[in-house]
Amino acid sequence: MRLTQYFLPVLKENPKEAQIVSHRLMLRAGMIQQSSAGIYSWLPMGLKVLSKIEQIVREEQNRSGAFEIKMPTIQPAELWQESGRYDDYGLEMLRIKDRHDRDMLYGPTNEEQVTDICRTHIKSYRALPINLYHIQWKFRDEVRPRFGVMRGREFYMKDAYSFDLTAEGARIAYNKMFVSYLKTFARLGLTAIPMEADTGPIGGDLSHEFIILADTGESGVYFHKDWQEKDMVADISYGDDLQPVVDQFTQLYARTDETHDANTCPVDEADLMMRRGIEVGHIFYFGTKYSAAMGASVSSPDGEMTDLHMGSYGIGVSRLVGAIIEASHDDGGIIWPASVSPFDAGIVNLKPGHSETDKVTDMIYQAAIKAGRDVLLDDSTDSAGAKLARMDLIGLPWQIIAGPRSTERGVVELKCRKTGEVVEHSPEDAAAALLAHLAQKVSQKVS
Ligand code: 5CA
Repeated sequence: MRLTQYFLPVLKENPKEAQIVSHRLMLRAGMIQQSSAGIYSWLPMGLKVLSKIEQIVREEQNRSGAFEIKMPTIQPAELWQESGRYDDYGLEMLRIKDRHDRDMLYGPTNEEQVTDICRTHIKSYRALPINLYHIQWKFRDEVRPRFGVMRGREFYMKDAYSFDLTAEGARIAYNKMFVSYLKTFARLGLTAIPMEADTGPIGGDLSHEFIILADTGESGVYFHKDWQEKDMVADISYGDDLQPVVDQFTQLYARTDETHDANTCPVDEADLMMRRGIEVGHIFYFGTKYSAAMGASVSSPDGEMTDLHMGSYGIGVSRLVGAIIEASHDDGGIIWPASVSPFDAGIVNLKPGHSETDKVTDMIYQAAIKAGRDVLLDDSTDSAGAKLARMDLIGLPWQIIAGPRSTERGVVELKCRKTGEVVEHSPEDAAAALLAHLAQKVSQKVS
C-alpha cells in the first residue's frame, strides 16, 4: 500500500479527551474516530488490527472444537423475560421498540438467544457436548464509558456457550476454553493470567478472569514470578482431560489487589510480583441457571429429561486492541506484536523524486509484495522528520528507511521498531533480511 493512496488520518496534536495511552495512540494513529460517547468508527488501519485479533480468536476457538455461528445484535425482550434478566439488567440494557410497539433490545450478551437455539434443536444427550460461539457487536450503556475502546458502550466480543448433560461434562468444556484462552493470548503476544473471579450478573459458581499485564492497567495484580515463564501453551492438545493443565496454571498464586492478603499469601516476598493488569477475557460455568428457566432440556441415557449444564466464555476483541497497545508502546508510539500488526513492515522514502531513492524503495516494496507481504510505503512529500515520527507512531515491527544520503552510499537502513536497533544493508540485502525476519513465526512477547 502506498501511503499517498491510503486513508491514514494521523493527528499531530495529542487529543485532549484521551486519558490513557492506548486511547491517545489509537486516535493519533488514525485507527478510530469517536461517533458518540463509547461508540467508535473503525478506520482502515484500526479495522485491520481488529480483524487480525478476531481471526486469531476464531482460529483458536475452532481448534478447541467450538462452532462459529452469528446471532443478531437485536434481540426480542421475550427471551430475556423468560430468563428473568429483562428487569434485572437495568439501565445498562439499551431497550428499543419496533414499529409494531414490540419490545426489543440491543444484546449486551447472548445467553438467552443461544439457549433458544439449543432448546429448539437439541433434544437428546447424543447431540452433546456442543459449544457455539459468535463474534458480534454488543451494547452496554455503561455509566462511564471511558478509555476509548477499553470501556466502550458498543464493543466487539467473542462469546462462546457450552452445553453439556452433566456438571462433569461442563467442567471439561470449561477447561477446553481455559486452555484455548491461554493459547489465544500467547499468539497475541500477551502474558495472560487467569484469576478466580466473581460471576456478577452472568451468575454461576465457577469463573475466571484473564488479565494481561500492562503498567497502565485498571487493577493491581499480585502473582508468583513463575507466571512469566508460563506461556508455553502452544503444544497442549485438546484431549478431554485438561484438568491437570488447568490445575498447573491455577495452583500458581495470582490475585487481584482486592483478593490479595499479604498476611495469608503463601508466596515468599522475593518471588511475589506486583503489576497492573487489564481484564481481556472472562469465563463462567453457571450450571442450569438459563436452561431451567427457559426449558432447555434433553433426554438423558436413562430416558429422563435433564436440564442442560451451561457455561459462557467471553473475550473482549475490541478491548484487546487497546490492551495490546497499553502493554506494548514507547514514547514514540505503538509497538505491534507481529501477529496483529496492520502491515508487516513500513518503507520510508525520505525524498520522493530523488531517482536513486525512488528506485531502491520501489525495488524493496515490489520484492515484499512478491513474497506475499503487506507493506506500507511512505511515498508522501512530508518532511523526513514527520515521516519517521509517523512510522514510529503506527508501530509496524520493521522499517526500511532510505534517503539520498544513504542510497548514494549504496545502503538503506533496516530498523526494528521494538529495540530501535538500526542496521545498514545494501538494498538487496535489506530486502532479504526483512523477508527473513517476517518469515520467523515466533510470537514476540510484549511484556
Ligand atoms: N456472557 C459473558 C461471557 S460471554 C460476558 O458477557 N462476560 S463479560 O461481561 O465479562 O464480558 C466479556 C469480555 O468482554 C470482558 O472480559 C471484556 O474483555 C469485554 N468487555 C466487557 N465490557 C466491555 C466494555 N464496556 N467495553 C469493551 N469491552 C468490554
